Amino acid sequence: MKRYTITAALPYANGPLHIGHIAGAYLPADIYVRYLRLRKKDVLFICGSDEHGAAITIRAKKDGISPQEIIDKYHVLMRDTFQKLGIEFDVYHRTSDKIHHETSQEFFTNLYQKGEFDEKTSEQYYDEEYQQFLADRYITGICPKCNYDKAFGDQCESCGSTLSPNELGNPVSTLSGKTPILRSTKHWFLKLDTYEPWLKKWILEGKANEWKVNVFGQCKSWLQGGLQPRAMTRDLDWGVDVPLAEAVGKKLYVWLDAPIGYISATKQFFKEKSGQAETQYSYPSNRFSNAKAEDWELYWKAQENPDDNATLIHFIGKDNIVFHCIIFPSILKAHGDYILPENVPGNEFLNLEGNKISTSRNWAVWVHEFLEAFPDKTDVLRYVMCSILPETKDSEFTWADFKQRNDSELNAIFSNFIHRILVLTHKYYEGVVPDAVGQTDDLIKETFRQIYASADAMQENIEKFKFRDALFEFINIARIGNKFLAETEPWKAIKNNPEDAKKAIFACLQIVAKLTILSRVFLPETAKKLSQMLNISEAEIAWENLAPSALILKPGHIIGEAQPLFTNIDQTLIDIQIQKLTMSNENNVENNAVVETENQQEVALKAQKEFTSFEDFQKMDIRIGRILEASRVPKSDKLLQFIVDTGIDKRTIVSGVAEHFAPEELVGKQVLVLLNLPPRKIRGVESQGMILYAEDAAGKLHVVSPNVDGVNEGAGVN
Ligand code: B3M
Ligand code: ZN
Repeated sequence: MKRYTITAALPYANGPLHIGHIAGAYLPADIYVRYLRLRKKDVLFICGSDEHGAAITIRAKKDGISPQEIIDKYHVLMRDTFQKLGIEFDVYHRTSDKIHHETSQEFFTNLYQKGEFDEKTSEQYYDEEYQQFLADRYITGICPKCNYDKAFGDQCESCGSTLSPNELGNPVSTLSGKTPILRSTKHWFLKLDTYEPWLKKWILEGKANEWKVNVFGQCKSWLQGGLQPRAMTRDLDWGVDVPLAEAVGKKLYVWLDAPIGYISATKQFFKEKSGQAETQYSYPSNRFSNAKAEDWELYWKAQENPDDNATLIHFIGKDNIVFHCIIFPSILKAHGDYILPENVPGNEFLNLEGNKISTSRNWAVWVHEFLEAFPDKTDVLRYVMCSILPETKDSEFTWADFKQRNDSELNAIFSNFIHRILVLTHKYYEGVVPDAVGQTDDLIKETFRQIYASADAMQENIEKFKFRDALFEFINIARIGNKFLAETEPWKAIKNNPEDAKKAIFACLQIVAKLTILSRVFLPETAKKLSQMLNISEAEIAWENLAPSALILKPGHIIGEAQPLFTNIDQTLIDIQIQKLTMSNENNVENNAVVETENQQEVALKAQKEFTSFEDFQKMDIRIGRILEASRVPKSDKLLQFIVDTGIDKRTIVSGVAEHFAPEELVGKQVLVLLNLPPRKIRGVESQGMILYAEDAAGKLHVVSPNVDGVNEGAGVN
């Protein structure tokens, strides 16, 4: 049987998951895998934490703890979050595991021995104060493509170009804030340029019609731009050691080891399944009870008969395209024993309430927080996310849309249809499926024709990675059911024409059964609840049972109690979420209103904002104020409220600074206040203005006071 190796990008273990991650790779991958599993395909679903690279070390530095502490914390949090959301990997591994270090070193050695690397001694940026070479991410400078002046050494976040540090103008080390020097160091470069002709043939000729337009387009522009050798080693102290005697202290490039992580995870999975290792990273599945440790090869290596090769599919977000479509395939190809990805369905980005999701500004819906706030709504999140997946272009999540889709689709169309049928079955037939086998009419035939057309379209769309369209077809089946119910009106027929009522309810019960099977793909919790309500077994949830002839709900079958699957979401719950989002953002905006200090470079290295105009600046009424009273805002860890004498009045101002000051230390202090910011309610307290703070190198805030005799409350700052 055909095997499928399905991977979802290994998330960096440097922070919690937000909805953008889920929409980028994990939900589509999970839906695809659920579909394959329902069809009883031999599929292995692989993921794990990416625990190397600057993403981890920068985070550790910021939090003042070790990289190990960071990855231990987030590995567990992410693993559990995925599980709660019903994203069912077969294995969730981690790249800090020994087997992964060994596997990636073997890859390196294999390529090294084949002469696939160019060894080059080159000049790399070195921070003299910190006495270390700088990872690409630790260098910022001017982007050669768009002139953005805080581009990173590996990527410009303004124009999206992939860069290398020596392309940056005015490079600055983010560690010391100083200009780094160039120092020579030896590295091993993958000769991407030599793979270019092969890549062009493989992708440009072979994948034009198969890969998604956004993915293919990115590859095409990379290939047309010409490929350069790329260093596969780094001067770092966190990562996989380069397995060469002359490379002591050097590590593998994170984008060399991370994708190999998929392979290590598979090895670990089969070690555990075969009993050679304790169950630690793999999840239960009877399918692999007779597995052998070397079976991992079936999912990764080219088989003698190419027909036996597994189908490898990588689900990723758009910022990972080049690594999965160009660099990793080149590595696999260079090694020679491995299969190549058949498809790389990369998604674009998900925005949130009109803005880009931003971890640093806390402009995000964090999945673990969502699960706490809405513990019984995992399927609602899955449903809404699926309906807005950024499949071809960026898309947007809003809380209003979340409620709307829940209320008017999941509840009004889907849940309502099923609930009515189950309630009617109890009411008229005491919960026993009535016997109307073979009793059909034109309306029933037409209804079923439409239902099968939708189920077919759903399947076709899933196979083309069009999950939004697939979901539409799924919900359409319930729509068709509702229409049928409205036309047949069994509640009327039961009085005058009980046989017609029986026919209609019987037909609808079969539709509910088909919906139960298909729910498994999108709404796992609901599928579970539905099979309980229908009183059908796990084994009956199978693709074959979609066939018209397959009757799961046979006459005489007794169904369980009817319970609503979805209910409308209370507007106040939505308001709380919106408030939470705007509040955390406001706190951050206030925190970001940093008055420049002398050693500004060491402060935050934030990019200079776009030009404003003198007119706009003049619109701001900034004055000296004095804090008269200060106290904590009840039930908030972050907020303090002040009574401030502004010279013209005494007003309340709320700031998100409770982590920086004890309230009493601010009483009596002079501060800078922006007076004419429109009042807004924060946690029920109306804030009438904003206090400005300066941020020191450690990120702590300080008030800005003039400390000059004669500068009194109400004095203008301009
Ligand atoms: N950790 C990058 C990311 O989260 C990365 C993916 C690795 S997949 C092998 O964007
Ligand atoms: Zn740029």
